[in-house]
Amino acid sequence: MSLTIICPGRDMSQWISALKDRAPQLKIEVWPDIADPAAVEFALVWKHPAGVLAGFPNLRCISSLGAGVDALLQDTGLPVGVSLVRIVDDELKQSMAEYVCLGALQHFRQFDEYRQQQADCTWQARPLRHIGTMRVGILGLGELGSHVGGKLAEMGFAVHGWSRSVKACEGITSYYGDEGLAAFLAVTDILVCLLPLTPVTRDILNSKLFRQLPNGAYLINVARGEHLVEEDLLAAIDAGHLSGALLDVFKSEPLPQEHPFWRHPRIKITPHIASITNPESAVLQILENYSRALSGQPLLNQVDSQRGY
Ligand code: NDP
Ligand code: OXD
Repeated sequence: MSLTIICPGRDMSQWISALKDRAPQLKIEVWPDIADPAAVEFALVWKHPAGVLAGFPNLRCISSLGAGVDALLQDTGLPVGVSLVRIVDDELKQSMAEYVCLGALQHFRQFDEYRQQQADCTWQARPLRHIGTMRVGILGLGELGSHVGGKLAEMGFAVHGWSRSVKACEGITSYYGDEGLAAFLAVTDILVCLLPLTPVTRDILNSKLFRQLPNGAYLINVARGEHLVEEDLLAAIDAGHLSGALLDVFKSEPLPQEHPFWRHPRIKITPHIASITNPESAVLQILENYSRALSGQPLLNQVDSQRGY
């Protein structure tokens, strides 16, 4: 019996010591150094090579190392009948909330404009709106979106969210389904994308959607680069319809050196760090799922592969 880690190119030493601290008897192997593929029952994966998971005939559970499972589900060679789970973690929610609140506040309090005024040695107060008139719309009111929305609402922003099904989250007005999208966008000054990447949500941030936002709206994308049609964002900002964007995720990561986002004055970028799974807190649910998988009990944070998240 063993747990295998398949996260090529990533330093897993912190994960291995966090797992060993809590489960000293557990046999942990790091792909591709697997002594006996038939002994592997649990795989912890991130950006695994397609098809590799089919090489473990007794696999019972595949756990994503993060919240997203898009890279996993894009593998057409996934073994059939093996359960998929993902990370749902308070620390992941907390750091996502820090990032989005910072982005929303910087935009709301006009820090980019003050930064420019500083560069020009200009001392000039700008008019300040009441925070309750600044409307933040969150695409995706799941584990992360609902937590982030709650924190923004506590701060005083007017918050609403869009999901597939209706939600009852304190302080957040719920819009749902295709029929709810236009009404949601019409009242969104800061649009936050926290959707999972699925065939339905791919390219959702496009010029048709941007046109439905009020003039001057701002975009924060912390979900996946594939949600965004990059040239549509550049066109919407350059035409003055959108006021700017804060982007953490990109179609191609690392962002290629020649990419126009690097040098665009109204676009801020970060290298996919909005929220990073903390091994110390996340290993508990991984070990819990390991023992549940072995004993045939229901798993935590299970993914619905038909739905895509
Ligand atoms: P969840 O699965 O908990 O939530 C997904 C939400 O999206 C749900 O509310 C769901 O609606 C909604 N949704 C899905 N499809 C549609 C659709 N077609 N139309 C409307 N709403 C839809 O995901 P998490 O909150 O845990 O994570 C969201 C994403 O954040 C991850 O998939 C990942 O890509 C990204 N992420 C990014 C990180 C970063 O550092 N940048 C870190 C961690 C995650 P319903 O509830 O009705 O089903
Ligand atoms: C995740 C991520 O999905 O870090 O957890 O992007």
